Amino acid sequence: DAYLRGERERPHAAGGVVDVRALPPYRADDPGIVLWQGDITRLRADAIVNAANDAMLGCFRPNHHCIDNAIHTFAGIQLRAECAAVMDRLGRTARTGEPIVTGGWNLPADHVIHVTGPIVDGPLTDAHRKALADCYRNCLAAADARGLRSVAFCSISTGVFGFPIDQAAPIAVATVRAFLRERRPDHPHMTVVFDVFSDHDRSIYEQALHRPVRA
Ligand code: AR6
Repeated sequence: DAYLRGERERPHAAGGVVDVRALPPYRADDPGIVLWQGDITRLRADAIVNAANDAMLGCFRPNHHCIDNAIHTFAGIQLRAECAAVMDRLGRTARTGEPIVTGGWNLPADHVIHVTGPIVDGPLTDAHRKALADCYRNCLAAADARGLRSVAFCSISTGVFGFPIDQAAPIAVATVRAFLRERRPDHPHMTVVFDVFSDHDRSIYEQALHRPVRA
């Protein structure tokens, strides 16, 4: 039971559960934004964001180290069933940037926001950049509409989907900052976590977060 509530250390996630409300902002003049390094399935947040594919049923490749597999594995079969029911109702595949919100099931997070990022299989274009920004904006809007106050993003599209992370991180940061700036008068307490996996990705996000915060 304690395992299912995510309150004990799990072998895949050494270090145990991390409550995002206890994490400090990355910079004092950017109070809604946190940078955190580690496995997203450890995070207790109102929502974590899954970099999914348009079928929205998880990743079926065994031992494939994508975030979709990690989230579905540790959320449990219940998540797969909920996704299947949602997609049945939708009656089509999900569009790029179209968020699907489910429960978090056996994860410490309350919800999962599944979104399909753009696939970059040639030169990076403005259409890719816009599609990536839409992912962040649409996920935050979906969270906001449900009254969710903490959202942890992975670096959407920067793994299997091939979006260069040094190009993606500034888009993620600028889009989230703009969203929080616009929403701040109504929702002063929304917290957004950028969850990075590797040391390399962390340094890329640090560079993006060191860019000036526009007032
Ligand atoms: N926690 C945090 N970040 C992670 C984790 C984790 N457990 N695992 C990976 N990352 P990717 P995409 C980071 O490939 O590029 C799937 O098969 C990873 O280092 O998971 O959007 C889907 O079904 C990278 O920075 O997602 C789709 O078919 C980021 O998460 C496709 O991959 C995203 O990498 C989606 O590709």
